[in-house]
Order: sequence, then C-alpha cells, then structure tokens
Amino acid sequence: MRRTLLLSALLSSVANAQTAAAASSFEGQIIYQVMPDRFADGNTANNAGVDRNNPRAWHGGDLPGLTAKLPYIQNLGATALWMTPVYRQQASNSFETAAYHGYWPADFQDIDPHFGTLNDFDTLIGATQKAGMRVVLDQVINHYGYAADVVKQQPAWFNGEAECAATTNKDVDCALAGLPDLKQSSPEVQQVLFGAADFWRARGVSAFRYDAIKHVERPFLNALLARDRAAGTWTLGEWYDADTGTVAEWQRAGFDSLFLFSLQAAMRDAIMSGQGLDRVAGVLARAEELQRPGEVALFLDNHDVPRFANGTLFEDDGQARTKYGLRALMTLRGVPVIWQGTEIAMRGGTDPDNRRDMRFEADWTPAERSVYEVARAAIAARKASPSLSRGAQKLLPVPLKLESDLLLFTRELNGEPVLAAWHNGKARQSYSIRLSSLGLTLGNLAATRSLFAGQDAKISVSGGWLHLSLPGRDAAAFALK
Ligand SMILES: [Ca+2]
Ligand SMILES: [Ca+2]
Repeated sequence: MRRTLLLSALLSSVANAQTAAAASSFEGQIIYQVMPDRFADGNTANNAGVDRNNPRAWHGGDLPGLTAKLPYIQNLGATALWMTPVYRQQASNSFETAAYHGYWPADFQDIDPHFGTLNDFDTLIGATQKAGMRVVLDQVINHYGYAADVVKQQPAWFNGEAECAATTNKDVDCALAGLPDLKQSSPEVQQVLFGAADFWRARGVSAFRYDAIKHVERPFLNALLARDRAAGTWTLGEWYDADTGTVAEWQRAGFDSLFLFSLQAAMRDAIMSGQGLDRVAGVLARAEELQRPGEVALFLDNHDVPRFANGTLFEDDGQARTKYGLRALMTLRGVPVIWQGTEIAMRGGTDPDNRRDMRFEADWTPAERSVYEVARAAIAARKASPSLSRGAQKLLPVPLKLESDLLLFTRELNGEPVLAAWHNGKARQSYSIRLSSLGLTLGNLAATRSLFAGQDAKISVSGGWLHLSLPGRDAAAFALK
C-alpha cells in the first residue's frame, strides 16, 4: 500500500517531464569506457596517497586529465564516454585496496578529491557537449563503501545479517562482497538514490550505467527507471554474466540496455582462444528475443574481466586477434563499448591487473599503434555505414561443415545491405557458397573490397554463387550494392 502511494506521488511529480522528454536511444553510438584514476593525470596537486607501483592504490588520474584527453577519445571515433564512478569515496583502504575504482562511495553527490572538484566535473561535461559527445555516468545503487561514515550514522538504511538470514532473495538482501547493502524499500534510501540521479542529471549527464542491478530491489528499480524514462535519460544495466534472456527480460522491465556478457564470452573464446564461431552464432540467433536489439551493449572486455588480449599467451598473437575482435565488434548490431586500452590490445589478468595505467601515443610500440589504426579504421567504417551502425541484423545459415570457421550475417538499413563475414581459420581461405542455401537473393557483383581500410578481403557474386576471399582470423564487412 505504502509502495503504491509512493509510486503514484512519484509519477505525478515527473508527469510534466514525461510529456516533454523524447525517447532516448544510443543506437549508432560508440562508447569509450574510462576508469578515471587509471586514465590520465591532469593535476598532480590532488595526488594524495598515490603509488603507481601498487596496483591497489590510487594512481593519480583525474577529471582534468580526462578532459585534456577528450580529443584522443574523439580521434579514435567514440561518440560517448562512460566513466566508472567519480563520487566521493571512503577515505580509508579496505582489504589493502584504495577506492580508486569508484565503487566504494561515501557521498553520492560530491566528487572524490582524487578525481578533482564538482567544478572539474562541470568543465568535463562542458567539453563533451562542445565535442558533441554523450556521457554515461556510472551509478552505484546497491551499496556504500565499507568505511563510509553513513554506515554507522544510518544503520536503518542497510540490510544486516538478520535481514539476510530471513530473506528468500539472497541476491538482493544479502551483502555483495560484504559491502554495506542498501535497503531500497526505505523511503529515506530512495530519497538518497533518486536525489543522486537528479543531481547528476542536472549537471548535464544524459545516460546512467547502473552497477550490480541483480542485487537491487525490483520495485525500486522499476521506479528509478520510470523517473529516468520521464527525464529522457538512457539506462544501461550491469547484470554480471547476463545472457540474451536476461537482457530481454530487463529491456521489457524498462532498461534501454544491458551488457550482453554471453556474447562477450563467446567472442573471447572464439576470437582470442581459438574455439569455434558456432557459439557466437548461437548467441546471435537469440537476438529476436530482444525488444530493442540495437541498444544492447557489446564489448570485448571491461574493468571486471581479464583483458581480451590476455586470452592468448603471446603479445603479438594477442594484438593480431584484438584486431580481429575489434573489426568483428564493429560489424554487430548493438552499441559497441571499448574499454580504455583495448584499442592497443593492453594485457592484464583479473582485477586489478586488468586496470593498468592507460598509455598514450608517445609510449606506444609500433605494434600497439597498428592495433589502434585498425580500431580507428573499423570504427570509421561503422560510422560511415548506416547499415552497420543501425541496420537490422540477419544471421545466415552457413553450411554445417563451415560453422566453426565461418560466421555470416547481413546488416541492412534503407535497402543498402552489408554482409559481415568472420573467418576463424588460421590461413587465408576462399569460399564459394550457393546464395539459395544462405537464403539470399543478389544480382551479380564484381569483386569488391571490405569496408575496413587496409584489409585484404574480397567478395563477388556470380550466377547464384557467393565468393569470398578472407584472410585468416579476421572479420570483414562488404557492401552488397
Ligand atoms: Ca591527479
Ligand atoms: Ca542489495
């Protein structure tokens, strides 16, 4: 009953905004993910406790550094920036680890002094707006940091051991990694979390990435999403290990997007670790379950999983396969998200090794530069092609004996079809496949090169046959007319 009253009060308070707000969409965007402490240090005066030799300590990166590096992100081709949380964090360490990552908040409406000031935040937002870039701000809604003052000051805001023992919903009402677990059914907690969303929205943030939604009370999430929709804010949920079914369920519940972890795992295993492409096809075959397939967040790696390039032992192999992975990512329907450093195939195992300091142009090896050039060209090709950016995606049935080595699908918008061809074989290979077996109808097409600059991949169509010449371990995209 109380919940119903609260919700109706809430909905009436946002009704005005609801009529004004347009539906938000990130289809066609390219997101670049930054962990500010590990990106760029623009102000050494805020480097209290910084120790770059300790992977669990603060490293000195901050908002002024990020603002200074926006041209780098833009040159790569990204159109949006996702920052891991920059709130004021707990001041002390826990488990000999500093709160450099941002997920141990102490105040949801302030900037941690290591990252800078609210003024620095406003400067960053101003710079992104001037550059025509969108900002996705990471929002923590499940917990405070272990050592946040509020944990002692407001014990009623948190689930304790008794609540955890009594609940049937352990994922939601028990502490995640022991973190002080917020009771989102409390009106005071709701005020805090809704207040935080409004606070950052008012500073110009147009999208939120919500951390650990699996562990958050559902009625609260529903209300939060209703408020975001009313305000025109795009919402990206993080449900660790989500598959297509989970993403579909949450899109129906009101999220614009979730990260498709099942595709990331399949791409990592196929592209980086040499397994077949059939599992990737298996994930893509489920896309029709999604209400808004073009909004789903697609990624090769992020700050919570080992680096993509780490899936192989050798640095040069990791670089070559990262080129393949980046090109493959740019052929897919959805919103590509590139974690800082993946564009140069940075290595690193599990956290915190996957969060090594970003290195920029002057410090790159020639091999790293060549990965970057492939990333940049692949992003440019995607952005230049409306079909690759926003087109419908149709998986094609390749002959059974080729399923492990070859993945084919079309992307199409405005009658301008593009064929994506991922090739998992070690060596260059030519394929000739009957169009009818793929369910395609195409006129003859003279030999045509891939849309990705610098790639030696070709297609032609003649007499009802599709001919492909594909380099080993790479992904290509071809305009079909
Ligand atoms: Ca600094
Ligand atoms: Ca919880």
